[in-house]
Amino acid sequence: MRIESVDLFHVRMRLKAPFETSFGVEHDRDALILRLRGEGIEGWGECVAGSFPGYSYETVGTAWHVLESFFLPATLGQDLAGVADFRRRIGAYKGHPLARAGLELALWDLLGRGDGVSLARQLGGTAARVPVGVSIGIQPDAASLVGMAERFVAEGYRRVKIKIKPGRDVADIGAVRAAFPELALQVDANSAYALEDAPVFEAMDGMSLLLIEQPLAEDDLLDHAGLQRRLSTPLCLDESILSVRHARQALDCGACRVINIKPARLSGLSEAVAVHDLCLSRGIPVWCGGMLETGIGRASNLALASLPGFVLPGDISASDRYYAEDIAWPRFSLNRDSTIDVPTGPGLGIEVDEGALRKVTLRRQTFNG
Ligand code: OSB
Ligand code: MG
Repeated sequence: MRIESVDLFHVRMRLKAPFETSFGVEHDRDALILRLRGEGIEGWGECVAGSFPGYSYETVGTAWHVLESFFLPATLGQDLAGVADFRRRIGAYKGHPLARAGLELALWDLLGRGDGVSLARQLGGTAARVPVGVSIGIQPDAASLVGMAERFVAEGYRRVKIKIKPGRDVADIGAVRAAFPELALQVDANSAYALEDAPVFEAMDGMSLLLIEQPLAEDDLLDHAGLQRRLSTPLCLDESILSVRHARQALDCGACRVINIKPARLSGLSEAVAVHDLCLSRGIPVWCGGMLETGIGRASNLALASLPGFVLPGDISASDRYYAEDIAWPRFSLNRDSTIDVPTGPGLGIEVDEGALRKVTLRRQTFNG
């Protein structure tokens, strides 16, 4: 497949409500949308780098830079034999997994559309619908957090994740647990704690949590292993796992018992599938994380989560969870059993709404091969 042109769109999507995590508050979701053109077909991708280096060091600005200066020149005008060939061509460059993943996704979509095969099938997915949950940001107080959880449970979500940070943890979780004694509940600290905070996690250990996500620093597998030894609740790693090698080492040293798979953080769907395969072979449960994706990234997450190892509900809520107006059709809605259908059309199985895309685009540029 010869890549003839790439369009980059810096978009800013208004969130229905601010989303607060331990690393900051977002009122709008910035992202990069990519369109690849080749042989009369187009493919779409989403790079989930945001407006500030909070979750990751990458931002829309750094992603634009490495794409324009390095990844696109290695790709444009080239006859790519496939995704593995593409990965080889940019393989000598270091870092910037979110930028890589956005471009890789557009290539998967382009190839899938060319072959008339859905992304789920390209990746080896088997499920027609996948279990999902909702992620709730830090709220002004515990009462409003419980109110939020009530709203989402009433909408049909059967698994809730709440964001925590120091000072907003055990009491908040206790309030939600008291209101919903049976709810599948998990928490995400986004690396806001240190091993000295172990007593905070010991206090959560009796609250029947499905898992505790990324309590400690992203580059700290050793202390995660130390913390895991003191808890019976499984630790789940998100930010720490950037490759299949990290996944293997984290499991070998006991740093976690569950892995959150995000293609962006793992530099693309290929590495995400590799982590899935490793975990499946070792009996380690995985689930698909989210990055407040538009309909493009959401479709990709649904396809990935259809692989057999994704046994825990993903952070893949319905399209109307974050945005009043998405940039792709169809919208994804929640089924009564807290699942969402996996798209079946070629590639991502969606159509980008170019009018809606134009409305949220701050900057756009075309690069030709
Ligand atoms: O750590 O999982 C995370 C959102 C932005 C950055 C990091 C995370 C999240 C979420 C939201 O938890 C998941 C979603 O609903 O997309
Ligand atoms: Mg997380």
